[in-house]
Amino acid sequence: MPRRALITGITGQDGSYLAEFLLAKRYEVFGMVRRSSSEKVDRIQHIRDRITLVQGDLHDQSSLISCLKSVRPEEIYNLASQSFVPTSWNQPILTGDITGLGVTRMLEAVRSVAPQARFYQASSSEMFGQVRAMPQNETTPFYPRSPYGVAKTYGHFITVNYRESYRLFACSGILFNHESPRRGLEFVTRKVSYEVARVKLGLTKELRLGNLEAKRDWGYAGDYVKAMWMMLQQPRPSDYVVATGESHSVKELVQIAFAHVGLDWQRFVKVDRQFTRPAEVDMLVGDASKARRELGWSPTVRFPELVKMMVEADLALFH
Ligand code: NAP
Ligand code: G4F
Repeated sequence: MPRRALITGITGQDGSYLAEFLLAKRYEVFGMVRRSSSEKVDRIQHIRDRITLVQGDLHDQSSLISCLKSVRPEEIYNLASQSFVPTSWNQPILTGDITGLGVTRMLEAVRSVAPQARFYQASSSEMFGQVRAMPQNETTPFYPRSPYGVAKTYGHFITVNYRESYRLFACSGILFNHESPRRGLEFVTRKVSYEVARVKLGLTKELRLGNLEAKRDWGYAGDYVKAMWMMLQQPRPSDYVVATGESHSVKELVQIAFAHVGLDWQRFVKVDRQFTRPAEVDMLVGDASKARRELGWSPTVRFPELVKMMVEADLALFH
């Protein structure tokens, strides 16, 4: 019998890679999707006939219970959230409701309908915020700097709490930034790769960005979904940092992306204050030694390769 997995957030970047990964491992894959007036399934269109979509929304407790009753999953990957940091200042209540409280709603549904299921929570390096140690690992204290980071910190601790209170097999993956050609257009890596392609093709003459000095530990989404699965295959549930251990600035990102198409970034990049944040996370770099040691996980794509992959994919979009 194939194992059954439920992915919330299957229409997102990670959901689409995880669905592909689980299908390759011969899982029966179910995806929870929220109702929309127009279907947004472009990232999973190519596997649409191999997965089953079930309606549900992290706002709505009864929909989560019905979803778990109908799917009866052995593994649950809770990837759904309001995931864009700037939107979390604009919509802090909604972000707290989906990204924070939504985790409790999922865990309550698991506890009452599928207590034997293994549960993965998509936590984030954004929880480290104003970092207390360098590099950050599972014992580094959190100091979130955005309503999104605060909501994720709640989601992390409620996952730990349900594991300890109810003996659920619940893991929290503290994933550092991970990107791909399927990244949403508003995130900085994809904004850069997409606009570099447009500049190269003469479709635009400038790229407006915020803080060029911010540094992130950027990896490849395809590598990171594998770590999610590995966490749920362990004998005991735990929390893991997933990161490359390398940090690069937004400035390095634009340098590499423009250089890849033979252009000097300084001719095109303009700093625009509308993209700076009320509070910034200046620098993130992760220490994934626990994931390496216990899961046998390591990243396969390094930063320059990732940037080039994304620029190439965006150039191909316009051809
Ligand atoms: P993403 O592309 O923004 O996808 C978010 C998903 O959540 C989408 O499928 C979206 O559905 C769904 N969603 C939003 N609100 C929902 C609701 N109320 N009910 C049900 N589904 C809802 O995010 P991602 O990059 O794949 O990230 C996956 C998860 O990992 C997120 O929780 C994110 O916060 C977290 N994370 C991401 C990173 C990263 O660097 N990518 C790092 C650390 C943690 P629609 O398509 O309908 O909008
Ligand atoms: O690409 P970003 O928007 O990602 P951010 O804020 O680090 O959040 C992402 O990673 C988190 C993991 O740490 C996830 F939990 C979260 O869901 C999301 O996937 O911004 C990266 C950096 C920031 O410092 C930002 O200030 O790039 C800087 N930046 C500079 N100019 C910009 C821009 N970011 C965006 N989005 N747009 C700009 O024009």
